[in-house]
Amino acid sequence: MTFATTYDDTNIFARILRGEIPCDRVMENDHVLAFRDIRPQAPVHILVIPKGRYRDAADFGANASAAEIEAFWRAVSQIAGAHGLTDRGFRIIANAGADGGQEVPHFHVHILGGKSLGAMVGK
Ligand code: DGP
Repeated sequence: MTFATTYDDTNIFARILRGEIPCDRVMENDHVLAFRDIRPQAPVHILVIPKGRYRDAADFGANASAAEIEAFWRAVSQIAGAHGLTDRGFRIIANAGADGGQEVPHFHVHILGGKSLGAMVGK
């Protein structure tokens, strides 16, 4: 799979942001939407996305405003706490591009927890 260098407005998370596709929302503010992953890999599996049009972590880090970046990471922290993950621990994953296995080309992190998650990277 190859990845465009421009943002694809037809990607599934863009459609969720436009309200064209439903999601199981867990939090939302001016800059951020978080919802449950449709194919959960752990008892808690939440996707956190910026509302801005960023393809991946590199694009977000390079081009998002300070307010967007702050809102994003504060939301991640808030969600982990609200779902009881901070005591036992959790994992944040941001897949990027082809080698990273990114399926949806709108920047997002996965918050995974609620069980021991094992090795970080499969063989
Ligand atoms: P990634 O490989 O990091 O791009 O993961 C994309 C995730 O998005 C994957 O775990 C499945 C999830 N996903 C794909 N389509 C939908 C959808 O329509 N709704 C929700 N809630 N999650 C989706």
